[in-house]
Amino acid sequence: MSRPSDSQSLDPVAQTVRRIVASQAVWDVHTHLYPPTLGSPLAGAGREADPQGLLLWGIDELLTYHYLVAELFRVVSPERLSYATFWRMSKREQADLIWQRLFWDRSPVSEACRGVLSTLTRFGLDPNEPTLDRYRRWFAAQDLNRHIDRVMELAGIERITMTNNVFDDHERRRWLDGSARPDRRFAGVLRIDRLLRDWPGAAAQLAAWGYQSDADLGPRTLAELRRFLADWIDRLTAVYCAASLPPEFCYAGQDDARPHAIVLREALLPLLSERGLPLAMMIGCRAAVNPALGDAGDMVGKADIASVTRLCAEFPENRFLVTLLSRENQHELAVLARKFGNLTIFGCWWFLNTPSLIAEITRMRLELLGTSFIPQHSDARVLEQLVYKWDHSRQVMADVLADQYRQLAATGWTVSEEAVARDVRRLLRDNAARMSARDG
Ligand code: RAT
Ligand code: ZN
Repeated sequence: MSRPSDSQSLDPVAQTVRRIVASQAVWDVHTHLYPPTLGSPLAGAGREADPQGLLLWGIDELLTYHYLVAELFRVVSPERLSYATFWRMSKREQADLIWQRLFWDRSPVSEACRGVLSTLTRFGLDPNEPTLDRYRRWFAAQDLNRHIDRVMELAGIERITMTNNVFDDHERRRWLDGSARPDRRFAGVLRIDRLLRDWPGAAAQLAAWGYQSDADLGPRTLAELRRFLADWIDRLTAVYCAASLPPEFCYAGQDDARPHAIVLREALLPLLSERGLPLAMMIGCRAAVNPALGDAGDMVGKADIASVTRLCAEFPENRFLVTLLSRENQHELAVLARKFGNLTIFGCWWFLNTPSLIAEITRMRLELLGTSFIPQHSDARVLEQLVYKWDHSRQVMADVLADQYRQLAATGWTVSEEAVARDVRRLLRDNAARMSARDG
């Protein structure tokens, strides 16, 4: 079957918007991608494989993405293939199984499946290969450094923002042993979930790393906590600090004496304000409702918007980047951003990163906030996902924006190409660059 080419059927406004959205360089404010100096489990041309390396790329990683693992267990019963057996399989075997069960035994209509195919096609590969051999050969022949440049060019990305989890021993060691070297393509982010989710555990870890901290959060511990944060912000050249928080996350205000509230109020927020760096809060992930699924086992839950309100009101000197996982939270979050200039909404996170929801959420945000938000981030965990995540999002955003401009034109306002280009640059690049203070 074929369909008329999009450009033939689009009106001139839609064509202009599509062209501008497609060519605007993006700052991607949240990914799980890393420079090659932090190692990669896939060798590529002229490089050694590093089984513990952080940068994931290639067809086997694309197919074993946790979004696809969740979908595999929709069609394979754990009675026939136990979770434990699946996790014991090699990455190649897992990828072969997913290719067979999700791409051949049925049509790959889900967003995560279609994404793999969009990506292969953009590299000039035929997405109809019955086995993965040809793809494996193609990826193995790539020079990783040049491949990163190519992926960024195809996806139209100027800057990739990492997630640097200091509580991950493996990653921490890489930063301490000097393997990480500055790479202008990647910006650092200090990820500190544990400090806010499990203070006693974090305190013990800080103590083991030479910071005099204990569970009581007295003045000495707070000073040491600030020293720890400052050390890591500097080491990573972090552009913001970030935490993923559960739906139950609550900040009750000045009198809240729970450890996470004290950590926020007495250490993290004052330090970030001093440094001019934002705090990114990603709220609504209920971890491991099905632990056997690993990373694929997390669930969504509705967040408490009142806590975000209190933080924005009580800390006017701080800047907050916020994304919420639940669809039900999106309207109140957009309304809240109308009340507080220090709140910047970003992205359609994880289960919201699907075309129908991106369209709905982006339209609503444009209607309530104009161009003063960051419409999307990729959350890519595998390098090449940048290609499809941004291609798919750009298509949806262009259609939504075109509708807005058509309605503007109907008022008699002149929709010029310059105006569209300025708005799109703001949405896809400048708002993010401004939040990344070190570069903005
Ligand atoms: O989207 C994802 O891959 C999630 O597993 C998480 O990475 C989430 O985005 C996070 O950063 O915690
Ligand atoms: Zn993420």
